[in-house]
Amino acid sequence: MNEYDPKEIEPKWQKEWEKKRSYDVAEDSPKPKYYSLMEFPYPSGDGLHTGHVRGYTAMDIISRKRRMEGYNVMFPIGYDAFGLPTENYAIKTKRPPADITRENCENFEKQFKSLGMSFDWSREVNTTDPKYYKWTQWLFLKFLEHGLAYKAKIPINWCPKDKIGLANEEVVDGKCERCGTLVELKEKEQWMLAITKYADKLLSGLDEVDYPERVKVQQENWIGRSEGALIRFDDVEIFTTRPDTIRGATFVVVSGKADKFTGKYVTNPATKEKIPVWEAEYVYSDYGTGAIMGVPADDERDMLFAEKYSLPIVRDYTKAGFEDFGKKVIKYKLRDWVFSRQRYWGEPIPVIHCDKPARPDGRSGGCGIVPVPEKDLPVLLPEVKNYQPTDTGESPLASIEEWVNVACPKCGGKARRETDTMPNWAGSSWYFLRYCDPHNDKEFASMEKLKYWMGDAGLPRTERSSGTGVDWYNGGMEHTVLHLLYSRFWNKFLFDLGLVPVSEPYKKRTSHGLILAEGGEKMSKSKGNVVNPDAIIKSFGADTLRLYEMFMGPFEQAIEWNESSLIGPRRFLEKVWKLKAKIPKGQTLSIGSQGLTLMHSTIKKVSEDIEAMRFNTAVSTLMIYANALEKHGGIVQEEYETLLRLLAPFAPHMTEELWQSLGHADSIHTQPWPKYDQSKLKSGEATIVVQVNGRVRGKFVASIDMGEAEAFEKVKSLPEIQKWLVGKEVLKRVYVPGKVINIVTS
Ligand code: ANZ
Ligand code: ZN
Repeated sequence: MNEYDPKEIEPKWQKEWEKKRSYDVAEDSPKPKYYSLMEFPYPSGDGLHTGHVRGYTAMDIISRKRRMEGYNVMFPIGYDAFGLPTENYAIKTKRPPADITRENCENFEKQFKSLGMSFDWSREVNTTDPKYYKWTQWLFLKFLEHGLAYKAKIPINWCPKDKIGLANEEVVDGKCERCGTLVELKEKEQWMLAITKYADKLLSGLDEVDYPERVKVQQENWIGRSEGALIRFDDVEIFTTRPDTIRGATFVVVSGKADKFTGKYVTNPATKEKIPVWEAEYVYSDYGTGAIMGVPADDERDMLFAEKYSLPIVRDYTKAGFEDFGKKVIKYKLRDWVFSRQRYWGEPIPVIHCDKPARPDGRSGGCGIVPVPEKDLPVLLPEVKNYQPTDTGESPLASIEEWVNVACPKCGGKARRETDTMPNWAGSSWYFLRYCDPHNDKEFASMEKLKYWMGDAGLPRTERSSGTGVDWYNGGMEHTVLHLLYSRFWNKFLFDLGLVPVSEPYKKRTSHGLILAEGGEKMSKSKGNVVNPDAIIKSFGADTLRLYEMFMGPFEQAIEWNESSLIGPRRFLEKVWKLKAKIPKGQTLSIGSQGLTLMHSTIKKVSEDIEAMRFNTAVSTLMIYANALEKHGGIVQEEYETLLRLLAPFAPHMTEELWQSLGHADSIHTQPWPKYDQSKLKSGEATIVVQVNGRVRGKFVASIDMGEAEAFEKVKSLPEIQKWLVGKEVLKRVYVPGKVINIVTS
């Protein structure tokens, strides 16, 4: 048999799967559906890096296993392609962003295919495709129609380098999340989406879903719901979550740019004492009422403030009852979502501003903001010569007169198009819905298809409220309060309109850890430490790369790339390749009882580990199994085929080749996933003889795979043995599992 040569095998099977469209799915299958999803990528010019490969391989493994388990699996892919890096590159190279995007997507597609990803390519979406963003615009108009999209002049976080407004979620330690520049505040008219209206639903929905605890906690903290009371100290209204501490309030603080005494005093309504009003930075202007009562005895920040400025501190005071105060109010930390950008490469916001003034007698208003009629969607991005953002903060679109000037759809008079575009989070807020019906040009997706992939039509009535949604969604932790929260909001809004079948879009969410560059730093182009999978595939093969990434460490933890460790998984694949020669020709072997136990416990462990995303221990279990088979004189075909089927999701090309070479006509990826037989798991029990200094002193019954430490503990607990051990030191012990334990004492 020839040598294992991934360079030959891998492209061969990739072509074959593509020709047969092996992973395309339709809604007409009698099998139960399964929707597995990995966050779609931003198609950057650098291509995929090995960090991306981790999450995609994991979900490819889950998808392949589900197919083998008999599900109709949709595992789609697409591109989240609007955004700054492409736009900035377009400015630098003076090329249209659409051209750059197309090239980048082509490269990503080539890379995905060379990794053996089992995507349904017929469902590919691209957020910058007018056929796609037509519906992003249509959905925006739904928000507008229902009063959830509005314009407001607000101080926004402004990045002076990117010349772009940022949502709170995009500001990290006061700096722009993308480029690290210090963020400034700038007053601007902005489009806003009223995500705060969904604060409670976004919170309570977390009870219905299977997300990691840390994801739930981050979303809860971000939404930041507090129950408290509003209390008046004369004309200053404060918000507190602890009205019971009011007798300890010795000052009031209103939000300010610096710490200073205002010279003013107000009355504490509970103690009737006059207390000073201060201004301070530690009170936020946009939370609660922007004013607090200072209770140094019970609040740490107030204590620090009181000590710093020698304000009175009352330690012993009587707590008031919560009910004594006014009405209860609920406040959230969550802010409405700044939904406009003054940049070129985004979805144009589909509204028109009409110039027609209101009648002086007030009997009719002007047209104001008019939505673009549905028949005129999409509002296409016009071709421009200059993509440079302007210093005035206006979008480059504003300078294209022939695009901007339009007739008002309402009165036909002079009007201007909105020149703001949507933020790069728009397209990803609903892409999982589009995958269900990607070519629909009448609707963003039909209810029928949505019901099939996301809905609960197949469930008993009692379980219908939550539906199924995307069955399993993997993505980055960095999206927890951005994309993950935004898309839950969009889906909940559409659910309330009756346009989608489930209120929670993702039934189960998991997150992969980052892959760091060698040396432990984050991979980044500027540091020149990005590892590109193409080179690895060339020298080791995609199956080795996939296996290595799953084997390198616990999936949810960050881990360093280590080039020299690729050889381990490669040798393992070579070993599996060679094992085939150990299947004897012509004669039939049967699996012995030990072999059966090992086979069934391997099936059990690998199956359970994949479900829990313990891919690293799943791979090591397969390695142990291959080593055990290697030691046999001959391998039974069933044992070998079991190994191949368990390995197939990890190393899809090599297992397909071997499967075919065993004489099978069908793909290994359509074979049933191996099932373990519970009755074969018990490796049996044996009587273990205990010898002390060469003489038999006792015996006990134990499982033949009991470990040494455990066996020794057991021995020490036996009364008939204890007397031989008291006051003695154990010099040596020898343990033969299932047979004997030998102890030598002083
Ligand atoms: C008196 C008090 C006594 C408070 C005490 C706390 C403990 P959360 O849970 O985060 O909602 N606060 C209210 N508005 C604020 C603002 N704009 N900026 C900064 N702090 C503000 O916290 C609510 C508590 O944070 C409120 O309850 C208030 O301090 C403070 F033993 O009032 B408390
Ligand atoms: Zn008009």
